[in-house]
Amino acid sequence: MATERTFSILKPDATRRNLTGKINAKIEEAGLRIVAQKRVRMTRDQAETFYAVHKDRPFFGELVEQMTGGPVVVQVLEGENAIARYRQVMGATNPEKADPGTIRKEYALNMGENSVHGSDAQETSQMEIAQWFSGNEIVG
Ligand code: 3AN
Repeated sequence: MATERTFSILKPDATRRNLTGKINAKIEEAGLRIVAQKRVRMTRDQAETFYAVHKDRPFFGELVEQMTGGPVVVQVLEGENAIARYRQVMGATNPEKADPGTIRKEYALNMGENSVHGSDAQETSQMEIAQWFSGNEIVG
């Protein structure tokens, strides 16, 4: 098993409900280390770039509205198999299908407002981390 990094977002539905600490506790309990973190307000351009892969999907407009509708916390998480590990901790995209104990089962409101984002592969995690953090902001 390799130590890797993954990119995470605590979405506006989570910051609005003051869940930053509760979600970070779940991340840390899962053995992932938060090696970079900042609270930002995404611009429309930034959200459209970030979710460009979904631009032809019917939910794209709503997704961009939601992601720009309040502050987010962007993070870099580090640990053994961090990408897959974090996706396990997040739970399924649809909170109704998420396993008990996962972040989305406990906190997500619906498919769109599902509290967290986590990279799905090494290539995307590198691109996503590079969009939001410079090298010296990540302290492992
Ligand atoms: P995940 O975040 O679980 O990797 P993706 O990559 O399929 O899911 O979708 C990215 C984001 O788009 C989701 N986190 C969610 O906010 C939104 N999304 C995905 N599918 C839907 C849908 N059917 N309706 C509304 N929003 C969706």
